[in-house]
Amino acid sequence: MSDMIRKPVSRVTAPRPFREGLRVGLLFCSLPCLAQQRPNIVYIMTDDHTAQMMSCYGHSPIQTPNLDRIAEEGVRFTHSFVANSLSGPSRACMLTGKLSHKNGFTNNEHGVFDGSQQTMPKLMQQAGYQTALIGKWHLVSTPTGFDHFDILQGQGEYYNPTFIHRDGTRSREQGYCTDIITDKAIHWMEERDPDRPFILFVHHKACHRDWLPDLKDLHEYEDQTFPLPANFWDTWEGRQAARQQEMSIASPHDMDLIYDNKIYLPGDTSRLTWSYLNYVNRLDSADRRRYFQFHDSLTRVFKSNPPTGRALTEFKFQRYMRDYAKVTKSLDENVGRLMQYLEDHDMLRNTLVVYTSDQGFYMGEHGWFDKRFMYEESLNTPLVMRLPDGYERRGIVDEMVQNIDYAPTFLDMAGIPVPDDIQGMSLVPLLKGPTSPSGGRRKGAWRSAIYYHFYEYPAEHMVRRHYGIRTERYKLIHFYPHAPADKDKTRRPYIDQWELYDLQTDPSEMHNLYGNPKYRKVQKQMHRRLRQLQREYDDPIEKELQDNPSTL
Ligand code: SGN
Ligand code: CA
Repeated sequence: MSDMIRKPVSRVTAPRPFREGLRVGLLFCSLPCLAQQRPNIVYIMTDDHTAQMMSCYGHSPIQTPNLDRIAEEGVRFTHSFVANSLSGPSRACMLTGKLSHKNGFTNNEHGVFDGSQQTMPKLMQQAGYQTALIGKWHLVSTPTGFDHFDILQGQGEYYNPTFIHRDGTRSREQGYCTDIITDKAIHWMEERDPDRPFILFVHHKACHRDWLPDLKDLHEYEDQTFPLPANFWDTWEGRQAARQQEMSIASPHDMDLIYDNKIYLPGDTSRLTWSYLNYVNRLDSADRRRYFQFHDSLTRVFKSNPPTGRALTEFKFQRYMRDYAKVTKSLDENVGRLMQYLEDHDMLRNTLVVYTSDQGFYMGEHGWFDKRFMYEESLNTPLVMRLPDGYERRGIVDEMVQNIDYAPTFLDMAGIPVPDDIQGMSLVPLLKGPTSPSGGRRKGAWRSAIYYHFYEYPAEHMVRRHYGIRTERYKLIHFYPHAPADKDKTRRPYIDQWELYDLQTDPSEMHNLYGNPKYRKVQKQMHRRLRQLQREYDDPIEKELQDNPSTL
């Protein structure tokens, strides 16, 4: 619905007394009406939702009309990247506007977020914003800078999930995770002080592994056959780290037929059966029966004529895609529900709505699921925004943006000075006018390269540590050696390999051009720019590698 035909205001809760707004508004400016003009921000972040499964990005095998609506009424970023493709690190980048080596949360395995540091929610809170966080947190320490939070424990559960409340208590709540998070977000908006601006973080568990659908969606997409990506059968020639990952759909160890694909009858066992049953058995008995009725019949069909070899891999791919699509359907509907609330309460005019994910994901590209690599599918993250009044930009934004940009953007929009030590850039200049201030592509007007650094190794999925840069056309990556944990635990040899890609001629990153004489000049330039960025961002990795690689 366009801005012109908005529904009449129908607040469920009556506005609180005027003086309450005045009292807090005074913190920031002398008139409450001016304070009220500062935009609200609804930041919706999903887990592992990728642009290949969002219809406004084109090529999606499923429709996501409610997510598309945000893009249609606002902007869609086509070059939106993360700085470290993993949940905790991404969340820490978003909250601080700083890269992992600066905010200290480099990996999920050992990370504990230092909540005493400066964060964007704290700065907003200090400036009079109401701050709330609902859903996945995953940063281990207790959230700071939020007036209200209601978070999932760890990764969270899809069915009857347990929440940790602000007073430290926990409770198991009845229902499907995506619905509950949306209900809680709406409830918080109902209860908030309407005279003060707010920032609300809605962090979904969907579409994280193991993709357990809402029971109402069990039968969705079952007739759909999903096309295999062109590089599904990639054999990872010339890419040592890609060869050694453990996130392959074909591998019975990496993608588990029971846990991931739900092909299970009582008595069947695998490495992850216990986890699978643990999650499904959270359902109440009637729902559990309904769940197993559906999956038992799939399993019986499978067992009556079990596929092998490539047919088995393709079967796993289809099951993976269907489950992911089901989980995404509920997500899309719930984002629609939240948008409807904002529209019904006449809030869209003065609210920035952001939809993004903590990173992208492989939907069979290179034969994979999961993320972590600096290759396109997981370096990218979907990003669409519906802008408040006063921001004229519409349609595609193709400048390179990164999740460290969200913090300075929100602060800037709220009129809060952006601290010097924030490493991201405010996107406000890109969103203000009807077109980009650079007129699209003028050199020097916006950043021309982004920096990436992934740290979690040795760990699940076994993606080597690496850093690199991506420019508009090229990508340079260094998978670097790090020991001794590497050698001791996994007995795998070190990898010390550079990769170079020409994204124009090889967008699927199948051909490592590093050392190719034709690209000598490009390679040299990319090395130079990488060094520049590492210096600018103050990432000590190069020096550490030179000084003492065996201690990393
Ligand atoms: C879990 C998943 C992994 C996933 C990580 C990190 N395994 O450990 O597949 O890569 O989370 O994901 S599972 O058996 O528990 O499903 S992240 O998005 O939180 O970083
Ligand atoms: Ca994630």
